[in-house]
Amino acid sequence: MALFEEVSKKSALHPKPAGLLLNYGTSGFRTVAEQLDHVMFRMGLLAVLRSKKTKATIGVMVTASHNPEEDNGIKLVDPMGEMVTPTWEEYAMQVANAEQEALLTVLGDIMKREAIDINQGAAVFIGRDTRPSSESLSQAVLDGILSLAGHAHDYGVLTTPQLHFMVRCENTQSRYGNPTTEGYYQKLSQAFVQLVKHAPNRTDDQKHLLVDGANGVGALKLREMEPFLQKELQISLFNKGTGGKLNFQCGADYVKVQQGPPLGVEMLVGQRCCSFDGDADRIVYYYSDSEGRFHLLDGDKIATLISTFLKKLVTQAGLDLQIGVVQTAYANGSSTRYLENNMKVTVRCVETGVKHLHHAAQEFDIGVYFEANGHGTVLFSESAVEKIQQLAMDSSTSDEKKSAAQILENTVNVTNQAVGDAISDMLLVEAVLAVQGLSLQQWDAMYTDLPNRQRKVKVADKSVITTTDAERRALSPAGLQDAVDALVKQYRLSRAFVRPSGTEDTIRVYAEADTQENTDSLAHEVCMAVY
Ligand code: 16G
Ligand code: ZN
Repeated sequence: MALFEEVSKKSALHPKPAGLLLNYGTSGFRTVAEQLDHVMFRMGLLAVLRSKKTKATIGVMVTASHNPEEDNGIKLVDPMGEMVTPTWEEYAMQVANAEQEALLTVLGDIMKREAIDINQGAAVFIGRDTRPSSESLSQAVLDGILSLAGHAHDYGVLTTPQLHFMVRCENTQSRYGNPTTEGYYQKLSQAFVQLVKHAPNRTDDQKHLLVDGANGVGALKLREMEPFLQKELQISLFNKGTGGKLNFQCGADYVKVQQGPPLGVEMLVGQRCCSFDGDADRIVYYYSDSEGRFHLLDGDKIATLISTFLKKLVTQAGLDLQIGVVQTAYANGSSTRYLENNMKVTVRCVETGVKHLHHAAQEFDIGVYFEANGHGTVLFSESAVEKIQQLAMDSSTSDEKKSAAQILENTVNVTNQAVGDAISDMLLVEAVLAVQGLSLQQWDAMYTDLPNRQRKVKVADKSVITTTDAERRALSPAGLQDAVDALVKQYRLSRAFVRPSGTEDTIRVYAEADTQENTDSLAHEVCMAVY
């Protein structure tokens, strides 16, 4: 086949180091940039096949998120802006790991198994983060797409959620928005500006927000977006990428893990601050109190804030919509108790990784999902959006109901439903605080986090530990879970679990209990049980 001749010729320019095997982990391939050229080229090929199969535009994002600057990675985005399906993750691994001479056979096999029509057209969107290696790696993706005669649109530097947004817009014939950065800024900022109209007396202080851009793409894109916000948000941007190193002692992951402020942010007492990660799909908030204590408002706190707001509005609007919150085992026990007992919303716990949360959130009329690390968003079902829109336009309904429906409608529009998005989440949080007249301290006081500790344990083979019950219980090796149970019993308000990391060669341990001291000793004892 002439097409395959081109692939064969071009793939020789992107040779695979013999014997190198990589894993399509929780969020795609991720490793040191030098090892990724062949993977990029081949993911360009696979994206073309996925596009032919789905008869839709597919996305490819070149990023390693919060990893060090030297790393890079790639992930595929499916037609509605969601993560690619598990079967295709498996194909991604087969294609990336095929030795040079086996590549065409592997591609041919996938085409046969998926009954792909080679004559079907294909279109792929490409985005990349600001890493020095990202430009040439995305060029390799482009080579792959073109060598299989796919049509490519290279957006250049984008946040990961922007790329997801573009794909969703394109495949919904722009019903979701226009697939351009301007379309993205316009949609989100218009909704934000409408929302804050419901909070007319905001002071300059209330409009002021400190943002740590992790020296990454989020900082760039936020600057681009600012004019669209019509001064309704006044941003002091730190770690903008001019001079500072990506993710180095800054960004959402650093702040969450260290439970302390990032380098380079000059925060005054009580000031509202947030941090993005390196590709701007995660966000955490924080402030420092008058005693100099650092307060983190992580993904759990964000989920609680948003779901409380939505529940109030849905009730006010008199709509019959079920709200659910999806968390992982890392959610602080206090947040789960608050949501279930005080807020009376349904809470579900699923495995780590956005695709699992996203999937579970789709089962509700309104599904709020967040990982404690700050990755999350809200999904509104099509019928929920229809009901909200109808009520917002209904001239026969009461002013109170109508106003609630209008706020809900703008909440839908400020939200990036394709995937968790630091910029969109930031606007949503800012709007919710403004509309409810809540200070950061009042938000923080909704519940008090239990002290918690995360540890890593290096073992020879992490696959000896398998888990069940959304990773909260270990199935193997025999005896491990019994040992953890016995340790947990010795503390108050305690919980602990052990799971193999999906992104590193390590075992992760999580513990929480009534005091930090108890938490730390529980975490230590569980680590010892793993050895
Ligand atoms: C990936 C996931 C993130 C998860 C993390 C867990 C996506 C887009 N990202 O970064 O959601 O929290 O992995 O890593 O799914 P771990 O398995 O090493 O703990
Ligand atoms: Zn990220």
